[in-house]
Amino acid sequence: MTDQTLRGDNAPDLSAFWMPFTANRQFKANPRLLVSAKGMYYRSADGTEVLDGCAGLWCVNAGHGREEIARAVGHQLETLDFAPTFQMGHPLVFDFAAKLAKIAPQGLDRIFFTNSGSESVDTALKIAFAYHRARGEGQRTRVIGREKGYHGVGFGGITVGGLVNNRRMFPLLPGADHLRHTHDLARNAFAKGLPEHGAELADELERILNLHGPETVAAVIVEPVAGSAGVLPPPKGYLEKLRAICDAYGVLLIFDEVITGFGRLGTPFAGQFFGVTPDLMTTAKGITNGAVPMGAVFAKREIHDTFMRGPEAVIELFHGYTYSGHPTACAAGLATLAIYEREGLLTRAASIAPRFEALLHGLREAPHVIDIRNIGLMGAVELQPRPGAPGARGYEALVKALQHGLLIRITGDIIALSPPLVVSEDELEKMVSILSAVLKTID
Ligand code: PXG
Repeated sequence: MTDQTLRGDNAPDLSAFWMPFTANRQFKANPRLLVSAKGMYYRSADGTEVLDGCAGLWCVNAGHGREEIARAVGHQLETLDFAPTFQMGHPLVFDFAAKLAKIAPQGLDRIFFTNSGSESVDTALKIAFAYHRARGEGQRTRVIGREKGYHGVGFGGITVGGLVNNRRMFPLLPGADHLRHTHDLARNAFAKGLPEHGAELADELERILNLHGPETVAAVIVEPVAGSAGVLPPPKGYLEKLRAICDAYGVLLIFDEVITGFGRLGTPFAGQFFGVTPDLMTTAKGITNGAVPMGAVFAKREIHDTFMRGPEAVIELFHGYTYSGHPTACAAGLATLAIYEREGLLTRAASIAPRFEALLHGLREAPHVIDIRNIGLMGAVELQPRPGAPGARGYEALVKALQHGLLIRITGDIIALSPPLVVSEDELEKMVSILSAVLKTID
């Protein structure tokens, strides 16, 4: 099978850019270049229109090319291109934090800015360690993640993450352990929304805590819905159990909402969707509609306030980035929030999710399909791996979908859909009908 080359006539020399999470040589032999985007569509270098089935990389929630964001960013660059937030400040960063606090889950109204999801995760872990230490429990140095979890690529993130390829090459932080994942096709295949089976997997947390000594564990981190691993909604009751066990042992619960944050499930954050409030929440991506890199950690006020008890002239947390709260990112974020609010995008997924669910599950009889999962505007179609060539069907689906004018995400043989939250029903139908046609051409 050969790739279609979405390269265009004036393609640059591709050799210098070492591409992230990409088969570089395969890509450079048949490059796929996107050159512009508006609304629900990308345009590739050869002029093909490509329907965006995954909001870029789960981040362009309000659709592409939002002029309001572009104007705000341009204006900000001309007004105040950069200002430090170490021992200095600028008005936008305080304003943005205050507005984020208003949509945050109950009580998580103290906000630390980063530049990415990976930085948000490492920041949240550091806050967790430092918080316990500030309370005289500095022995809490262990962290618990989950198999198949994705928490970015910092050393903290890969330590608690559970995707083996991201871990095997690198040394990790000491003292981490992992819950089992909840991917269970035998019991839950083709579940709509939350699967029935698997809440008992959360009980394992108690066993793991007791194995290490619960007083040595600082935090548990999970994605409320695992995203990168292929859209795994939590079993009914699972997150509630994690919350109860963390409470019983004084362990912080961190929700990594880099994907689920900013409306993906039909509530501003997944914690609100599930009625389970974490102690810390990591975000990025949709915070600026993907337009400018930014992330944020939301902390419970009590956690923040614990740091505010020492001498006032002493820096409370020795952590931060040159670009924490960058004026341009804040301008993009404020414009993004204004769009989300005006267009009701933080809750829109709730009204369109039933249609998405029905359409997606219509692929049940398509070739190779062994599971379909959905929640809010996140969906996955899992294909039976080709014997001896895991991932081959997934990759073919990616290439062929592009040829048919649809951008999807793949993880191995799992196709993920997470369209911008502005998607229309017609566009959802188009996505699913392209996928259906593509699956018929894959052997
Ligand atoms: N946590 C979660 C839950 C994520 O999904 C990160 C942290 C890291 O964010 P940064 O901004 O450092 O990349 C992520 C990122 C995919 C895919 O297709 C997912 C992510 C990134 C790239 C691709 O599954 N998620």
